[in-house]
Amino acid sequence: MNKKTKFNLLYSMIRMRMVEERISSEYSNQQMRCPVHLSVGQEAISSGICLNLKDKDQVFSAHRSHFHYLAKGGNLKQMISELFGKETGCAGGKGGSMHLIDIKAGLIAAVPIVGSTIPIGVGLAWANKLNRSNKVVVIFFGEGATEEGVFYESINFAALHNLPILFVCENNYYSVYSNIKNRQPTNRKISNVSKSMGVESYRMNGNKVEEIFTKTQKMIHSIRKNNKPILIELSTYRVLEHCGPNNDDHLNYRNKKELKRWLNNCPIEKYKEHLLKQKVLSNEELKKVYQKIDKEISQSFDFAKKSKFPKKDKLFKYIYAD
Ligand SMILES: Cc1ncc(C[n+]2csc(CCOP(=O)(O)OP(=O)(O)O)c2C)c(N)n1
Ligand SMILES: [Mg+2]
Repeated sequence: MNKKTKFNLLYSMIRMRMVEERISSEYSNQQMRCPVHLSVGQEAISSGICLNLKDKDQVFSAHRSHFHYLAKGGNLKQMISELFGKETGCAGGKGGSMHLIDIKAGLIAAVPIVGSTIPIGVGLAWANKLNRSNKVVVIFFGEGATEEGVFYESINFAALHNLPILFVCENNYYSVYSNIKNRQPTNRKISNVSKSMGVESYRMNGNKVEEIFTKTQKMIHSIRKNNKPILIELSTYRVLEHCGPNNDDHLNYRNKKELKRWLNNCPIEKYKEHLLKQKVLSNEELKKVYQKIDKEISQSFDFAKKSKFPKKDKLFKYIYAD
């Protein structure tokens, strides 16, 4: 892997982390009034995968959508404006954090009804196949979404019609406060279920960005070439509370040892150390990266704050059918 790719992977993860840290620190000012599901700790997955995509490829997300939007090239100013409910937001200020969209960038939809974007993504991939557009559709979802019936229908349909889809299950072991052990049989793996239904499936470490990049590069190439779906299940961990800008570990729903182990397994810190050691970048250059991103984020927040709320006559447009 060349130095530029390594640098880009690190840059992408640091940018994501810094964007969400700013959202977290500004949230109590009460100017962002939508719920936010932060993905801190899960940076490696969308960074590693989306760097392999072409502009024309299409991505679907769910309630925890910020990183998918950013990784696919979604506009940061429009994302922050959306969180502020402003007319300059990517959904006109009417959707908030859970309804990010940037069609031009290929972020087709984020929908917070758990599992709901899976069949939409499958439908789009079917249309793409019929139109011979040679686009790959990537559908991101949490392990909780695999407990919805629609997941199985979608996997079946994608297998039956050989659809060009990369299903990405970000297994962070929790659905709100419930550990996966209380929701799914321990000896059954999600990737084995999809495999038994006819979709090539793999399990992977979700905190190792280079490994994710290299492995999914081959997969995406194979999906595009052979018109066949692949599912990957990546183990990772959500660092902050399920919904909101804070930490909720005082509630004790997560085992302390487990928490410590995952916090020590930060995808960014490990990779940063590795690239500094390999001399891909110097401490000086790293400092400049932080400064550059900080400036970009400040400009995006200023833009959002200065933007106007949607006008009254636009408020109900697209909300109800005529
Ligand atoms: C159909 C449906 N059921 C329940 C909810 C409430 N809910 C929102 S997020 C969430 C957790 C989903 O867990 P997972 O898919 O693992 O994603 P994660 O939050 O871990 O990223 C739940 C139950 C919902 N939005 N939609
Ligand atoms: Mg989860």
